[in-house]
Amino acid sequence: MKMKKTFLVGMASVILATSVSFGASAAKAEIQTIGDIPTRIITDFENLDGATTDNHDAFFGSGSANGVDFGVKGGLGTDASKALVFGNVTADNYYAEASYNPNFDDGAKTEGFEGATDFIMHVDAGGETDGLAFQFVFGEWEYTATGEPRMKKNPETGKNENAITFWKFADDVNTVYYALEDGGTSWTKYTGTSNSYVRLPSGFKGYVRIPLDSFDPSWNSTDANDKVDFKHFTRFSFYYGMYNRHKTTGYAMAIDDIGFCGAELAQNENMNNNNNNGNNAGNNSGNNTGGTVDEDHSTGGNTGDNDDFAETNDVGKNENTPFVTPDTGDATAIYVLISIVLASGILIVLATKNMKDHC
Ligand SMILES: [Ca+2]
Ligand SMILES: [Ca+2]
Repeated sequence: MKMKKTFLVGMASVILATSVSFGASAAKAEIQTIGDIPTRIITDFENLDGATTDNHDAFFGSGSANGVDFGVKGGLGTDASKALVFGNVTADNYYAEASYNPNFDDGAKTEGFEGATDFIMHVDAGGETDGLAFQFVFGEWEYTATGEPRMKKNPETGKNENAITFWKFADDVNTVYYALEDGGTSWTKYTGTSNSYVRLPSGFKGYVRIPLDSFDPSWNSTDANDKVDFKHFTRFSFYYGMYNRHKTTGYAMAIDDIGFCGAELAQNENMNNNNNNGNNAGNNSGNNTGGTVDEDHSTGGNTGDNDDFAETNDVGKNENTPFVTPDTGDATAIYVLISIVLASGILIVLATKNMKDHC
């Protein structure tokens, strides 16, 4: 029965390999140069046509029930490509959210960002009647100073989950960001924010890049190792006040080409390949074992942090959303991963038993 043993062990290996790739990020984008800066794009939304916050797991936030239409449509991205379009239907004076979770996008390219210095995105503000203002947060798994995933208990489920660092565009007079209009050749520097809003001039269409130094851990999250890790992203979130005025043109703004950039991206190409292998192994080891359990940092005081976002109205409807369900998708993925690994273990045991029975 040698063949049977080989088959079972092989099956277990396949399942283990599948679980590793499932937990790791999907791919690494080719480097492109945007405004003379090497850039990797996580998504250009081209593979997500028709996906909305209502119908696709890669998006969450406000939806049709809130009177908005947030989803991927053609024509408003770079070179008239597809983009995540923020459209109004019946909402007025409503503080809306659209979040993208790359873990549920088969086309997401989330590797190779070591050495990046800035977040970058393409913004189309053509649907605004005046200047554009929106808030932005991205989430990623948190790691300890020694490189282990930091775990914390979910107060609702009682289960340990990866802690998330929520990086919020900082509300500070010294916060810096840059904008490069389509067809332009130089970045315009903006200094200072109010209520963490990214503000752009009327009709702006082009790239915006935000130095990582311009982000702070927010929503009661922490950053144990004092850096952006780029290992496992959980969300890229946009918060935006929707008003009747947006109806006139059918869209308020559009986001395309989400990614990270930096002069060191290209130089680190070879090093990245090596590091990614190590990172993936580390991530999965942490997931499977449950990692180090820290005290719970997630309870209490959540609403207070949202005062930062209180300039637009109707905050009450949305303020808890990022906290109540910060990364449900991640948790689900982890449970699935653990289940797969357990199943693999059972198969290995069966194979071993089978081998003993017939040897
Ligand atoms: Ca696009
Ligand atoms: Ca970190």
